[in-house]
Amino acid sequence: MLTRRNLIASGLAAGASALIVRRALPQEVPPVARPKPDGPRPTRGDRPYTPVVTPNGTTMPFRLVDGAKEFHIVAEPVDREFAPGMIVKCWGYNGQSPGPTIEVIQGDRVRLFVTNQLREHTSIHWHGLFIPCGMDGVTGLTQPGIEPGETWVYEFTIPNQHGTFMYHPHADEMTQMAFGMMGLFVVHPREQPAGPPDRDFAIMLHNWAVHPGTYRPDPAVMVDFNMWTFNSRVFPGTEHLVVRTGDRVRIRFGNLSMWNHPIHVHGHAWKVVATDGGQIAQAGQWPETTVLVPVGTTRDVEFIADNPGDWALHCHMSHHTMNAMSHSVANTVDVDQSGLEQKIRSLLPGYMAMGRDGMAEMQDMASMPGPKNTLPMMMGDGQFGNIEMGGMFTVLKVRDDITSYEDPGWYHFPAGSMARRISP
Ligand SMILES: [Cu+2]
Repeated sequence: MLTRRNLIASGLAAGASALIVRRALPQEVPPVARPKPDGPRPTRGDRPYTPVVTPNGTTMPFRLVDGAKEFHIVAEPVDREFAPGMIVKCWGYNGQSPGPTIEVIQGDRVRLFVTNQLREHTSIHWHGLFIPCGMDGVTGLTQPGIEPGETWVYEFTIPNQHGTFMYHPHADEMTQMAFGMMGLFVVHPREQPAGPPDRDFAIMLHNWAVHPGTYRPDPAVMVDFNMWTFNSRVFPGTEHLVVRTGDRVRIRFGNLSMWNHPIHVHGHAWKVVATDGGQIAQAGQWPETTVLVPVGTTRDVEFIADNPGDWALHCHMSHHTMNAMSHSVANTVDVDQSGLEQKIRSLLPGYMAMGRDGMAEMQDMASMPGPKNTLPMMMGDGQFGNIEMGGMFTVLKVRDDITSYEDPGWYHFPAGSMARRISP
């Protein structure tokens, strides 16, 4: 019979067994932030902010004229190497796709000259900036198109906002953005109470349909893209992000592609501190290891790099870490193909039955001749073999005691700190 007394007793018993179970668990060890190593540090330069590093890209130069920062943007065709072995016939700005990162300070007066070297009209929209409507760059709505050969000027004062914004055409957008016309527009705050970060990176996410054996992105494709890029580069062509242990790191992601990208970091958690809509108050920030960067947005994340090593930084959509896949292949995993190979070889000499045990053997094709200008699906060697990745993949290299942010090479693992084989 259930009485108050035996209810309490059973409750106590449950509590006691919970205590026992709890005691049997290994002790949780809270993560400890490592102190910054002593010794000489890489220098930041003489600006009041940490200059943004655009991996595989550049920052747009400006000159000061009558109190305004003047930039000159040229819209033009661009040959972009996605990784060694693949050149894509893009359109971009100033010889690059994405265009150089524009960097200004809140309150700056800016004058942006835009010259059109394409054979069709264009315009530039300043995504996320609260500027006068006549500077908004929407062809037909706020201005006529900038015709081939013309130079136009946009001029405005950067309003009371800071963060990561973007620039891109609002003219024949489907084609012009599919061909790579895009760039990041960073506004630094006039005052930084917490001080600027030690490292400040900017990465534009994009997708492309470059059919095997071709050079020109197909602007008609809506969903079946086959190339996924960080700053219009695919792994192993993506520059690595080098930071020093203890650095406060900011990464700005922008997305003008047609897919959402959950970008994931290993060994650390970051907080989303801002979007293209503004800064997020501290109380509204939560830790994540994966930040979803939806189409048409930016996300600024910050973290302390307190865990030395070579850490993967990649989109978590697994097809987005592959190169040039053909998407119309039969699923052959676990299919017994014995006998099939010989039969097909009588029709197709050299045919290889593949994929019975999984897709990893696709990496072996990296050394086999494929269609011209087409990268293998997965490639890129690490210090222990093929990394079996492509697309949106790079490496966050966290190192003690570096005095420059030059690529330090692969991580030297301390003795006894690696997973190891214990049985053949
Ligand atoms: Cu993705």
